[in-house]
Amino acid sequence: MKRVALTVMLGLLASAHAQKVQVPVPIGVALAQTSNTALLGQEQVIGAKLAEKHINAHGGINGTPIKLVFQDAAGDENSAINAFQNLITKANVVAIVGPTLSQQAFAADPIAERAKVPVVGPSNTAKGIPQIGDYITRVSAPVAVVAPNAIKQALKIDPKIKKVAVLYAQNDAFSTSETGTFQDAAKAQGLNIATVQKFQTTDTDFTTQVTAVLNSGADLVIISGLAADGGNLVKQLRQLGYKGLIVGGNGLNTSNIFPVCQQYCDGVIIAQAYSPAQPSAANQLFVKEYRAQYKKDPPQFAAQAYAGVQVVADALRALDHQKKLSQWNLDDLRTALNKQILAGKYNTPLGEVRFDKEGEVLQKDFYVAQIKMQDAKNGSFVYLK
Ligand code: 1QQ
Repeated sequence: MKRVALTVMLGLLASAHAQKVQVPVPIGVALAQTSNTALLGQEQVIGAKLAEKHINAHGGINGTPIKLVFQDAAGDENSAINAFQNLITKANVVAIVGPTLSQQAFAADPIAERAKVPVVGPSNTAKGIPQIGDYITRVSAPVAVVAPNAIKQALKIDPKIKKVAVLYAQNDAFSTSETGTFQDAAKAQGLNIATVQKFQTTDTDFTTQVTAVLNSGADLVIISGLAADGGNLVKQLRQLGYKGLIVGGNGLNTSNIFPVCQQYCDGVIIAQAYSPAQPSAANQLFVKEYRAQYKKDPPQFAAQAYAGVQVVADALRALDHQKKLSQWNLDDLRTALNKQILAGKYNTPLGEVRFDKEGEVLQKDFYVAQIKMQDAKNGSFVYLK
């Protein structure tokens, strides 16, 4: 009796290890589908789904379709951890694209690292993300590379700018990372930092911070926060009388802030790691497919999520050429996939993308856009360069 039980147990253990790769090939997607962070996550979900549709319409992985498995990672650490655990142990995904926030990545990525499951960060831009582990890469260029472009553009528009007010969400890892970059870049441009103000991503009333900005006499305001808080901050700055230029960071990089700051969003300058005008064939196809469905140009977060799914699919295709995916053990495939992701070169909507040995994205083109509002509801991002 005992021996039978032991044999069954060993059998179960062995089968867990010898798990085959499922068909269609499950790729995990852990993004913010709910919470305030969904203002950013919604665009990513659209991008990921477009990639799935495009890849499967073009033969999937050498004839085998992929299937995205979505787990809502919301906007907090615990939801991201749960989403990762479900994808890894229940859905048996080959890799994960997610989470939305760096704050969540620092909590959830170590789970994937321990399970040896590759993670492609679609929007994690804080310093230190690829260094979380060997299985962590990102297609989202870091703040250090992207953010300074916005300050340079602000100075082109208004060369007389001297004094800067900097505001950031102190409870968010990306925001604290980005403000460091912004402050260094401002100083490097010879600007004087007149005040540094902190807030929380959950704040809705910014009277204290705005008053400090107005008293500082700043002629440029730079905000590092997320969409809801950032949008409200922009609105209250204008309502209380701030007249100068505003640079917003990556957390404000969505038309989903338009309902928050309405006509006051007008003029906000935001650096971009993506442009619909990027001339590669991969991008022009993506733009065409996005426009056909949504009647507007794709935003950065959609393009990056698309690129994240594409990187996984392209790497799977290379491995499938060596040995059909259905022949692989899941554990072996996850490890081989991670190596292949790091080794490959990808023609994505972001242009050509590669990774350095730590998993940091190597990408060529960066841009800056400015929000133009037609009225309180309708607006667009106008590219400046
Ligand atoms: C990060 C970010 C966010 C603004 C992405 C949505 O860049 O958390 O790293």
